[in-house]
Amino acid sequence: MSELKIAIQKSGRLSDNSHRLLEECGIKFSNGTSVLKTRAANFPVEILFLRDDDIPQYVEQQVADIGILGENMVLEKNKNVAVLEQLGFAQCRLSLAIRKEESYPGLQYFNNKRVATSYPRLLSDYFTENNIKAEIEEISGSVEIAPGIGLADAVCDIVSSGSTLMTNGLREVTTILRSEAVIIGNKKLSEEKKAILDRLLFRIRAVKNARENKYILLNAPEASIQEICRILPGMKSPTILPLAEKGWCSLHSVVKEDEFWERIDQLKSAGAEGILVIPIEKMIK
Ligand code: PRT
Ligand code: ZN
Repeated sequence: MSELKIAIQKSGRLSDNSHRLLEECGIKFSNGTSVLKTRAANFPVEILFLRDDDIPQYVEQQVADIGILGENMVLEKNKNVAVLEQLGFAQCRLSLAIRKEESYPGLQYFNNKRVATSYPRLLSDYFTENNIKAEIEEISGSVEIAPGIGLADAVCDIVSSGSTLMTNGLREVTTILRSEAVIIGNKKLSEEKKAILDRLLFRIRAVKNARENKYILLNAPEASIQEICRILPGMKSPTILPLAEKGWCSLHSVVKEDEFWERIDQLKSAGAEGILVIPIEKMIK
């Protein structure tokens, strides 16, 4: 019987979230630190633990059928693979940064400068598109120390909170790309493998929907219900149940978490009380 080979990062920023995603999809597997691959007990998949840099090539060559990694790496490696789904974690950006004391007149700053990066392809494309002639120093790690040790004038690196740049006396001047984890796939999967992939993607979407939404319960005077439904536009068809106390009811629905937080004050002033917000485990639309 056919099985789908999934490549995930062995150890790094993507590993925990990749494991968790597969586990939340009901895929059970052991993940000893020394193993390079393992089979799931209850789903036809084999999981390969690799360096993220190698995943695009392995998926192109079908050593793995699909892989989970940052979109930044997918674009840098530029292999012939399909991006199948955005996963919403490992959000970051690829940015240019210069020494914080330098003034920045705009992108032309980079003309004739040396820029250190682990993303030479993306950076060189960006400079070409913007008519900048700079020298690119490719280095594989600790890019942010390059200006401090005289290796480069500026850097192009992944930024998340910005604290690494700050600690190294650098400041972000422009963002080249925004990225998050994605699933990539080989473009020529067999029908059998595609069927397994469809089942997996269905589960992944259910997990993603559940993460973005919350189940909400609140009590409110009957007279306020219409107003509350207006405040929470995501709430299409709430369940409304009468409470033992006359003139009051309880309202249950599913809302987007962001929407809920933005509107909590309006809900309270409309008379909502006893608001409960409960995580959803799976949500199938
Ligand atoms: O060993 P392997 O090759 O598998 O892993 P790796 O060391 O190459 O990659 P890893 O685990 O560091 O990152 C994997 C992926 O996580 C990246 O390709 C991005 O898609 C994503 N990601 C998300 C990040 C960050 N956030 C991030 N902050 N990757 C790297 N960083 C680094 C960045 O390089 C810089 O050194 O963190 C520092 C900046 O963080 P802040 O918070 O100080 O701005
Ligand atoms: Zn890597």
